[in-house]
Amino acid sequence: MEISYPTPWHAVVDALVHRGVSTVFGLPGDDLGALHALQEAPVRMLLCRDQRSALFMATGYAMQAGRTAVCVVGKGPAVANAVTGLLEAQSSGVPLVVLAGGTAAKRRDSGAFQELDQLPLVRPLVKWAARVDHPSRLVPVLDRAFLLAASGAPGPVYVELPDDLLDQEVVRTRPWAQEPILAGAAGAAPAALELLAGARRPVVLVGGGMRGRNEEGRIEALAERIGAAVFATASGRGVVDERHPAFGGLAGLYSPAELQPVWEGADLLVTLGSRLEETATYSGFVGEGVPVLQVNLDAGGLSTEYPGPSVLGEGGAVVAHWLEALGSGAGQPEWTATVARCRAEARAAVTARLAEMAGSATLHVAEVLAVLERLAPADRILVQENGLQDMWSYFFPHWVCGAEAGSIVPSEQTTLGFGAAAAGGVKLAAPERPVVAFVGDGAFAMVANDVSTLAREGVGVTYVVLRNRGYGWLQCQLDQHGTAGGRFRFLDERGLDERGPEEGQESSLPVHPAAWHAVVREKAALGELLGEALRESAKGRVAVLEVPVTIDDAPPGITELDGDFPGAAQEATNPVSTPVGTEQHA
Ligand SMILES: Cc1ncc(C[n+]2csc(CCOP(=O)(O)OP(=O)(O)O)c2C)c(N)n1
Repeated sequence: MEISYPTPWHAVVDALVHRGVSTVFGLPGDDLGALHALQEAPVRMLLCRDQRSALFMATGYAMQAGRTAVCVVGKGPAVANAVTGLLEAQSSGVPLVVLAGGTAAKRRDSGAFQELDQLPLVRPLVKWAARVDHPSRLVPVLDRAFLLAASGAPGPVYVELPDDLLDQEVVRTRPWAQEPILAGAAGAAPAALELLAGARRPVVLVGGGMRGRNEEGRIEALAERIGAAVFATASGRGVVDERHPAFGGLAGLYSPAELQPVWEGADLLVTLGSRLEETATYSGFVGEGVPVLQVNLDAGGLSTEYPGPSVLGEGGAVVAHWLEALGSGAGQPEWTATVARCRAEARAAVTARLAEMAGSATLHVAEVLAVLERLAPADRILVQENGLQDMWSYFFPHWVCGAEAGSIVPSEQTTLGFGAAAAGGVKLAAPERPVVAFVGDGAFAMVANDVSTLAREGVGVTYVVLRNRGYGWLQCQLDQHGTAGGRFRFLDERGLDERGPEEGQESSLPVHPAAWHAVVREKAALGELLGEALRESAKGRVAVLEVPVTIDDAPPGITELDGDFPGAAQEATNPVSTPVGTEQHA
């Protein structure tokens, strides 16, 4: 066979169509060959205004769709801008192929326009980086890019198409590569089974590596069989049904205080698809010496900070093997009762907190979440951000992610602006489902240019924007360290004492005119406006609901934290052993 393409971009587009890629994100450079090749193709190109947002959107898309996303960027500063997105995609373990421009071979090191040595810049952030210097290399490089992005532990891959390649014909002499066939999954592993069978107070921790791998609720079935409590890391949210009686919330930093006895009492921790990074292990975590049985697809994802055996394998298959090998059993009724009691206490604490809030005229973030939970259909997907005030949504059961619902969060890098942009990719991957981005006004403003892209393109995301007029997290750090009232401020002066623009005044948020936009000026209006926002988004319109919040409205204990979670580093292996951790979640 011999198929010839007039340009490399035509070959790329054919590869995309062959692989069923229906959406591409990006901002091409001065060379618009990619757009010409896409002109007639059945592929939607979301033209972004910032490469960072393009990569964030692509990452959100890949997370939601469970398949490789594709991004197109230019060269030089475009690649530099894309670096933040690569960092986030790498940290989230998301399959992403980034196609970038590059300086022509014959002009390298000549001080050419936008020349940058791009390969070494991106290499630490990708699974593979390649430059195509000859048209005959394009087909195998594209095949390899898609193979590596999605295989094993998924991650980003970078392919550079230098300028002097772009007017050359490409000939393909063989079919595009097929998906590799996976050999049989890992066995049940006797050492692991022994631990599972012997544990009296087990805990299962579900990480982001289990996304799309909990077929038929097999993790919940394992929890029932061995009588375990189930927790999730932030990125593992949405994998298990949080309404299940064994679910105890998030681990580590976001662990509900009422669940602390479960962490303290555990005699085995089973981790599925988690790298056990700091946010997941800080404070709410097992005691020193408790064995941690880790399951991960990739050895690089195994933590070597804890004792206990590990299993290398696909988590879903490993759990299925365990269930089969364990057979039936009685669980651990006493431990299950402890978990149920702690869970009920966490629920009661939230109910009491909401009742207290209901008595004040001020609208609280927790109340916004409660109304959102009531109004948004069950298959909603909540996209979270990085900030002080949106953090309420990490605290189960202030927000509960049921089996039909979804959750997308930033990685351990907590890159500001990720959630606000990624929500667009999530919506494109799940157009029929309500996608709600829960974001601070700082994050929103950072990606406002590409929220406008979504508004223009009719990508109906609902934005709930918590407006404190600035960077609340950093302001609370300043206040915490006694520098309040000094030279520096992270909030607009009016942010502390005003509740937002008066009726008729301009909003402080940059919102595209094609978007629906309203400000919640009084508590009583919240339900109606949120309902309207959700309805507008369902029609394909970006909806921005601006919710004025006061800076002191943060989850308990959070404002006292330092950015680097003090103590975690000094405590060597066991973050839960310090009383300060428990206090911070009181
Ligand atoms: C790229 C990046 N830069 C800086 C930070 C540090 N940072 C964490 S939260 C935050 C402020 C967030 O402000 P906003 O989105 O308005 O939420 P708020 O904290 O006010 O609730 C900043 C700057 C970050 N996480 N990522």
